[in-house]
Amino acid sequence: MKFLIINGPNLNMLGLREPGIYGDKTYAALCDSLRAWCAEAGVECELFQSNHEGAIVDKIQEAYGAVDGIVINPAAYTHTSVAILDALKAVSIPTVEVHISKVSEREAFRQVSYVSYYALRTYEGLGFEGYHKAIRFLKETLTE
Ligand code: CA2
Repeated sequence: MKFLIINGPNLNMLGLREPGIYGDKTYAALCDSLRAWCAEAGVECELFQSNHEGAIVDKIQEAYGAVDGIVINPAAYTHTSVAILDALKAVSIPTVEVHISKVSEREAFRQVSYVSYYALRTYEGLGFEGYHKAIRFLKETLTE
């Protein structure tokens, strides 16, 4: 079983600014945790981060037939991207959405998520632990 874990714009800057909202751990530390959690779940994983909407759409399309599940934090594109939503619907791969911060309690524009129209579930406000829960949930759902 293989999971693709996608992180959107500016998440490569984790730990460098806004530690009050996103914590003080770096994107490299997140990647280390993601690899460890996938190994724990017994799944192969591919990590992808991009600041470009089209690159994320391309990556989702490439996952067709090659990946069993997607964990995605689309970052700012969460709130704007019909293109990412359409790509997820097009490949029809089971997907879980993650947000490090509690978007439902932040600015009104962050309370809209296009990806939520497709995602099986959304974890928010749990910091990096949300990705851990997403990996476990996806593994359990796909092995049922
Ligand atoms: O809470 C999340 O995970 C978000 O997806 C993060 C996005 C934000 O646009 C979403 O509304 C919620 C932003 C990621 C930006 O990451 C930064 C990292 C360091 C410094 C500044 C921003």
